[in-house]
Amino acid sequence: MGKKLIEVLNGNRHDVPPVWMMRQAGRYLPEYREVRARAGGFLDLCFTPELAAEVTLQPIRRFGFDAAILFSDILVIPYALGRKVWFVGGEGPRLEPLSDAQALNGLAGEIEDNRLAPIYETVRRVKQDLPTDVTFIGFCGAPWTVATYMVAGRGTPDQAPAKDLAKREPQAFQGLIDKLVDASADYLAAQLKAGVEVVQIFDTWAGGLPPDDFERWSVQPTKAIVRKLREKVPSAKVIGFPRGAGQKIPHYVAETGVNAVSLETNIDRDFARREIQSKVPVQGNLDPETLRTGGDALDREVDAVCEAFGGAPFIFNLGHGILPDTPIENVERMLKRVRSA
Ligand code: 1CP
Repeated sequence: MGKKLIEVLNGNRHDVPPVWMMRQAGRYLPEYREVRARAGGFLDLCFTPELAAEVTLQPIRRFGFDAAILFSDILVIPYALGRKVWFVGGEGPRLEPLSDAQALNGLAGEIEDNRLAPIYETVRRVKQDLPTDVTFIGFCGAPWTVATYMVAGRGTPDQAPAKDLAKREPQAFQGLIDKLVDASADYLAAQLKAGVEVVQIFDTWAGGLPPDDFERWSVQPTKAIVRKLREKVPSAKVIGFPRGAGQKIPHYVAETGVNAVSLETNIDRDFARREIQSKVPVQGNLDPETLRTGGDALDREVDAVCEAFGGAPFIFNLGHGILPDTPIENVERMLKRVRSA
């Protein structure tokens, strides 16, 4: 049997779409929490191949998703560029912030490859144990999104520190973005060589950028990653996720050359079908809040997503990551509904 998700990326529609969930390995799973507690810090989990492989496979064993996503984080790239990165329980990531041009210009431009070696080892381990019909997805953060964390030193609701620095020091900020482009292309190529079959570029904070800045800090860097990646791995398949980009997504798709695009929950589905899915396969876009709520409301929303996108190449997913307090039976209910289509 072929791999359904790859077939969809090649432009084939399936009556029952392939399905996986962003953040499918994570805190809503008791078996994840158990391994997480054993690992010590969050980065220790990412960099211990045996444990990272285990949590990558957990949601496949429990639910039979059509794709596994490598367990890691977008902030391993700043770490590989020599920045300090740590995670505060219940709060999220912390980094040493970058506050001026001097700090930006002083950044290392090359990834220290041995820092990422354990991740490639995780890929090889998962690959060995993955059922043959399950697609293996690798990923990185898009340069803009990673930069928002590097500049602020943490997650921010409005990305103000990065936006501010990009305005005050555009050239130095461009230097940071260029370094992230090179590091990300190398990193994705290495994941593909180790055994992932598709990669996704998460631009979680793309939606906060006004049009010109979206072009400069999201579209062009993503385009450069895709181009550099395909120089190294010509057949590389890429899913883009410019979250919140809405009406700008058709341009993002045409300009970057991604093979498919992941859609957030609040995009207009008619617009997305007409202007995006007519060009490339789409992935999405069930509301994570509705998944958490469950019940009939969940059934109706699953049906609405499948009805909107089921007529053309489509991967069922959420509009963003699963929420940590989502009941497991709701995930089971969602899968049953999608697969009974
Ligand atoms: O305590 C814990 O266990 C940590 C929670 C956690 C997890 C499970 C973090 C910290 N990262 C991850 C894994 C992760 N992160 C994956 C792995 C696999 C999977 O999807 O199952 C992926 C793809 C990511 C990607 C990621 N990390 C993004 C982009 C996607 C998105 O959800 O928007 C972002 C923005 C991050 C940063 C990050 N890492 C962790 C947290 C809590 C955050 C968000 C911080 C914020 O609120 O801004």
